[in-house]
Amino acid sequence: LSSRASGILSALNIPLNKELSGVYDGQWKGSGEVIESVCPTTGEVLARIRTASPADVSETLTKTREAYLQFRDVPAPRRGEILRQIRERLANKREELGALVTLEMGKIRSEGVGEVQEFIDICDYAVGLSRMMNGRIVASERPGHSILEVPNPLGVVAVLSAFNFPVAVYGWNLALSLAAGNATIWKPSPTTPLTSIAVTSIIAEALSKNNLPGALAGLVTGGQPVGEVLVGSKEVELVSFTGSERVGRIVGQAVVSRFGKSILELGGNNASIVMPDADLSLAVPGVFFGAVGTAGQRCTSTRRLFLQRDIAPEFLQRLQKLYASLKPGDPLDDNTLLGPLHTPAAVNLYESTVEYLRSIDADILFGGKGYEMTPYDGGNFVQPTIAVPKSVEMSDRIWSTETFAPILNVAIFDELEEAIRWNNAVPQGLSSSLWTRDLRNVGKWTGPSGSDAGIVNVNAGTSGAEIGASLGRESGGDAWKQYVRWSACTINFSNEAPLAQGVNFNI
Ligand code: UN1
Repeated sequence: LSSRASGILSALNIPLNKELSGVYDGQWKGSGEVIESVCPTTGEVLARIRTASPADVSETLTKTREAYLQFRDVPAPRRGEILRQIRERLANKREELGALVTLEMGKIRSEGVGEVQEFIDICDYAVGLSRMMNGRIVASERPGHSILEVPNPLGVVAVLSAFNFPVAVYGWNLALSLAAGNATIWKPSPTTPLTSIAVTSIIAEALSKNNLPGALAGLVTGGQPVGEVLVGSKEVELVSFTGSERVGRIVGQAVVSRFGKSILELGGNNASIVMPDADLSLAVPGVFFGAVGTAGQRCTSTRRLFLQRDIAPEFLQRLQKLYASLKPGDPLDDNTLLGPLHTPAAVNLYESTVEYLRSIDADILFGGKGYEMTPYDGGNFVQPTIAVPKSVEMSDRIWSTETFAPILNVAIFDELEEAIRWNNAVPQGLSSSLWTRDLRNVGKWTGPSGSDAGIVNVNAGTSGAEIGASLGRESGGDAWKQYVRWSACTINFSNEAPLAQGVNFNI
């Protein structure tokens, strides 16, 4: 193993040159196939991991259920205290874990550390939440009756997470799920097993210190067969899946067919709209980070750019200048802003999309190739690309599909209404951003006829959302309500037993 990698693994007590167990249910084990963790920057094999066999998954599920049955009676503020301790342990390893994310996933170091910070932030949030998961008392129509809405723990939550945020996505789910009194079983992306092992070890230490079963935060690494067992199991009350639309559709249908609950965080096809009155000194770098940050591998990355005709030439000139100043480099190096794509498959996807852009005669203003000079030959480096397709039909494939790579497609508009129509004309609806100084545009954009995405930003890019602020889904303000089983309890304190709606059933 290179010294570049060994220092990072050692700092997290990950044994070098030894097959690792990729299953944790209180014990480390694994009897499935062996997978390799490959560094996207160098192509070096970082470790070999023994994944979960279907039998391992069943066993872990059994342990997870036992852990849940114990944990559900722990008072919520006490659960919050456990989360506080997990938070402290993560914070102590913030830099080391961030470096591991960079090593294994390929994003630059400040972003690797940034997503560990997101896990810390959601723990803080969940600690507070553990004293605020309140139900309501509903006014009953019957005298001497009370109706309580009680948030009870739900059961076992399976978290199926994606490669691009190998720490944060799990963190959002784990923190809310634990605060709610559930046990969690995690299937990380098969290409980031090391990160999941390191995170699970840190949480396991905190659980063990509190005499709680390790299976409260279980781990099953592996591919599709592992996911299929979790998704199909009646022992899993909630499946939280983050990944592609294609797999999300399969997961959602499988879970609903057994009347389970699911949370699906799928693709984005996010647009930035720049109005003629926008402050370009904010908008140009904002779009640049949105499109090129994380090498275009966030679900919130900017994929479509709509420029008002009057400012389009200047905007594109300034944007291309920033693109030209980007140098691909080792994402562990603090000066690097552009790391590799995560896998060679992602490079193929990038290449075939660029080829398609050429076939439809799009103007390629920048990029369109792999890098000839990269820091390491084995790395998955590509050149961020800006293209102007001839057609602005948003139903065309180039506009309507999400390519998980740094390709930014540009269209020119005249009126804001047209740009909003384009923004809303794709099947995905995750994030969107408008750059303007005119309040009237802001009103239109954030109102009923505005953006139909879940994230509707103004003078802020499409990516980089903070925790605590998306309604209903993962990590948002009300997200915890999905991790509990709501009980509606009608309690009669009176000496009569009247029926609701005035129904008379007296003999
Ligand atoms: C993702 O890419 O799966 O808003 C999530 C952001 C990050 C989360 C991205 N906080 O860009």
